[in-house]
Amino acid sequence: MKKNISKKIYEIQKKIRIVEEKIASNYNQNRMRCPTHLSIGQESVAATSGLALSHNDISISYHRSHAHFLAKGGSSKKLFAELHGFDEGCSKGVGGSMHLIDLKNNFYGSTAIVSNSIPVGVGLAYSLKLAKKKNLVCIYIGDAAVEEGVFFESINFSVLKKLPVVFICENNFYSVYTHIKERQPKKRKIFKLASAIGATSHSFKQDNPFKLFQKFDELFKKIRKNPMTHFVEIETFRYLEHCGPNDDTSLGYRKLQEVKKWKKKDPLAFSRSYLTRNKILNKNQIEILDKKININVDKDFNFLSKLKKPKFKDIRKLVYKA
Ligand SMILES: Cc1ncc(C[n+]2csc(CCOP(=O)(O)OP(=O)(O)O)c2C)c(N)n1
Ligand SMILES: [Mg+2]
Repeated sequence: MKKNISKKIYEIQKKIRIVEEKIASNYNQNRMRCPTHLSIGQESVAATSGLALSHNDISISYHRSHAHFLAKGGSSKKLFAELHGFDEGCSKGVGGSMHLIDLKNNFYGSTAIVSNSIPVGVGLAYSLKLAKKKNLVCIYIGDAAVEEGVFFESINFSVLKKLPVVFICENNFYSVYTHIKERQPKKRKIFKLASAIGATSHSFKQDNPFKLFQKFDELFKKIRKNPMTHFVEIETFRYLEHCGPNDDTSLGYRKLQEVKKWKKKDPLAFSRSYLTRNKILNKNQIEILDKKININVDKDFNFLSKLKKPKFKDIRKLVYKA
């Protein structure tokens, strides 16, 4: 792999983490008045798939979407502004954390209703096919998305029409406080379920982000060449509570041991040591890079202080008209 790609993978992972930590550390000031689902711990999936997507590929996401938005080129300044309800936000301050959009970068949005973006993504892929475009649609979903009827209808249609779609299922084992064992049959593998419906299915691992990038890169090239519906399941883990900036192990639905086990194999830490082991960057260069990312994220956050207070918005004026 080229050195600049390896560096870029780390840079995106690190940026997502710093942006999310910035949100977490400021959330309790009560200036962000929208429910916020952070993906700290899950960043490597977004970072690597986002980098493997080309500009004209489309991505669409669910409620835990900051990482997908950023990895597709979304601006952290606009993300921070959105969470604070400012007009300068990516959704003009009326969407909040769960309704991000960035059409310039072909990020077609995120929605709060579980599985709601799936049929939209499939429809977008249908439009690409009708227009004979050689791009794909990446639909990010959580593990609970496959418990909704619309998932089955949409993937069936997508398989039938050979649409250029890749479902990326971030299986973090939980839907709010309920473990997957209590929601789905014990021996089920989600990617095998998708395979039974006719999607070409894969199980990838997040631990080594450089390998993960290569897998996405190969897969996306294949789909652009030969439009088909693929499904990728990746086991991952959120470090913080389902919704909000805090640790939630005191609630008892998951054990501290489980969180610790995942933190021990943190993909961001892996990337840092990979870069030094392979002499791509030394420790000092990584520190400089981290500092640069921190300064830029701080600048984007501090930009909020220059903005005028959000005023009441007449949302009827913001309704999308075709
Ligand atoms: C149709 C629907 N049912 C229930 C909810 C409430 N809800 C919000 S997030 C969530 C958990 C979804 O879990 P998953 O898809 O695995 O994503 P994760 O939060 O784990 O990233 C649920 C049940 C909802 N938003 N929409
Ligand atoms: Mg989940």
